[in-house]
Amino acid sequence: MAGKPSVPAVITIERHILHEQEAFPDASGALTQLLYNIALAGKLIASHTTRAGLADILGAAGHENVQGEEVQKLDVYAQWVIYQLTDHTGRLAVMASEEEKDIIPIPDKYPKGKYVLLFDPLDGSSHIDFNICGGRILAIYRRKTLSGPGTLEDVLQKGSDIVAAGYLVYGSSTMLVYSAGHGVNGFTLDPSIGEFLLSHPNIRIPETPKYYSANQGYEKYWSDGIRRYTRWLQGEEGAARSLSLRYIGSMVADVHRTLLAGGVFYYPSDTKDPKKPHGKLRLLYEANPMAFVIEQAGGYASTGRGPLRDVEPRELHERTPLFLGNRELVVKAEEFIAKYDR
Ligand code: AFP
Repeated sequence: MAGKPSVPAVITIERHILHEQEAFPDASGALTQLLYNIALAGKLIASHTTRAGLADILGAAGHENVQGEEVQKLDVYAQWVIYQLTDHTGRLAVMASEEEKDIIPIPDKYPKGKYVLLFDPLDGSSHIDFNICGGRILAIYRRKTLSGPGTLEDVLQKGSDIVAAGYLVYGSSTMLVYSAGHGVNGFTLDPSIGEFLLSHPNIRIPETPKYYSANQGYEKYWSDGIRRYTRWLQGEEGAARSLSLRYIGSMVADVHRTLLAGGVFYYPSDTKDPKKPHGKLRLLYEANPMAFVIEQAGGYASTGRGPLRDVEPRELHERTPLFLGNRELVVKAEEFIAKYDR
C-alpha cells in the first residue's frame, strides 16, 4: 500500500482473540465473545480502580464475604460488572465467585451456554487503601452437565480441565494476561484509546530465576521442609545460588512478577490459623487459574506434594498450598517437603 507508515502493527486484543479462533474453524465463537466480555469488564474495573482514591468507592462495604474477610466496595463493583456483562449472553451455564458462598446461577429468563466462569473479582482488595496493585483472576471451563441450569458439578473441576484462564493486574498500567491453551500473551491497556494492545507476545518464564516470593513473616508457622526450602532459595542447604526476596501480598502482582522475571511464588500450609491448615489461597479462584498461566508459559505449579492441576476439588471455597514458577524451583520444594515433612 502506498504511503504505508513504517510503524509496527498494533495488535488489539480483539484482533488477537479472533486470530486464535481461526485455528478452530468449527468454534462457535462463544469463547471468543466471552473473552471480549472479560476484557471489557477489565476496562470498566480498571477505570474505577485507578480513581479509587477520588471516588466514594474507597473503603469497606460494611460486610464480610464468605471467607470472613471484610468486603471492599470495589469488590462489590467488580463482581457486579462481571456478572451483568455475562449473565444474559447465552454463553455461560453457571458462574462462581470467591465472594459468593454458593454458585451463581444464570437467571431463568436467559439461555444457558456451554461454559462455566469462575472468578476472584478483585484479588488483593485489602491493599486498595494503600494504593498497592490488585487484580482479577478468572478461569473458564466447559460445562459437564449436558443441559439446563449449570450445577455445582460444573464448577468443581480440576485445573487440568481449564479451557482458558488469565488475570488482570492493576498496576502502573493495567494489563490483561491470558492463555486459551496456546501459550500466554499479555496486553496493556492504552487509556488514551481505551483498548488493550498486545505488549507481551508469547510470554515464557525466563530460564534463569530471579526472585522468590513468600510471606516470610509466617516462617514460625511453617514446617521444617518449608523452612529448609526457603534457606535453599537463599543460597544455603547446598544451593548453588541465592535469589532475592520480593513479596507484595497481592497474588496477581506477585505471580505476574514471577512470570516475567522468573522465580518461585509460594503460599504453603501453615499452623497460623487452625481453620486454614492448607494456607490462604483458594484452589478454584486463585491457585488453578494462575497455575494454568504459569504452566502455559513453561513453568510448573504444585501443592508441594504433586501437580496442582490434578487436584480434585471437593468444595467451592477450599484452600490449597501452592508453589508455582520455574519448574526446577517448584520441584525442589516437592523434594524438601517429601524429605522433611512426612
Ligand atoms: P485479599 O484479597 O484479602 O487482599 O487477599 C489477597 C490474597 O488472597 C492473595 O492475593 C495474596 O497472595 C495473599 O492473600 C496474601 O496473604 P498474606 O497477607 O497472608 O501473605
